[in-house]
Amino acid sequence: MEREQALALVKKQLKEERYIHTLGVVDTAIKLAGRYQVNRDQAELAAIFHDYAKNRPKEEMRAIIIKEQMPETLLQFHHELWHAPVGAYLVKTEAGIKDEAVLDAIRSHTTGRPGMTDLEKIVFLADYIEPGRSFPGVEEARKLAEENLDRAVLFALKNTIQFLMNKRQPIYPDTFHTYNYFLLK
Ligand code: DGI
Ligand code: FE
Ligand code: FE
Repeated sequence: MEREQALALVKKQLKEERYIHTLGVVDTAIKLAGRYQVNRDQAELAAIFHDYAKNRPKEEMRAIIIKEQMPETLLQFHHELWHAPVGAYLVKTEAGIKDEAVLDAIRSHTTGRPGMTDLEKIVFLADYIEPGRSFPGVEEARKLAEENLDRAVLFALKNTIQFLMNKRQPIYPDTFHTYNYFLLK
């Protein structure tokens, strides 16, 4: 699918602020793809669609998780986590994207995944460091992303886990599994 067509589909799905965030993720993902010799078109497409389901009603996402037999554990955790796997499903069924590598990058963009591909790392990181983000540690994450993908993903996961723990929020098992994977790699 062409960039403009994909952006138009996503624009219809998202609130203004979320669409602007998406444009930042797209720019950042394209830059990282160039830096790490990852397919530019896949990085662009995955970034455009990464938050496709972000503004869907919670109950619609819950119904899709059950009907499509996604991990039921998801339902015990914050609904913030649902838009990634549900997004991958909707991007396939509604937008007709068939490239499984792109769908994987959408699916894993919030928690990461042990064994994630460079394309997945790039979308995960671009989401974390796009120019609109500002939080403690984002500058360090931006610097690391230019140097080493694995170290940058590990840093982002550590920062997110610490942030969630400080807020007494539960950590989704995949987030820990991905953290351990990169720490031991
Ligand atoms: O969709 P975005 O806001 O662009 O970014 P995202 O898809 O990375 O979602 C970020 C949110 O997800 C943020 O509020 C923290 C939350 N999150 C990430 N990992 C976990 C998590 N929440 C819980 N409860 N557990 C996690 O492991
Ligand atoms: Fe997201
Ligand atoms: Fe995002």
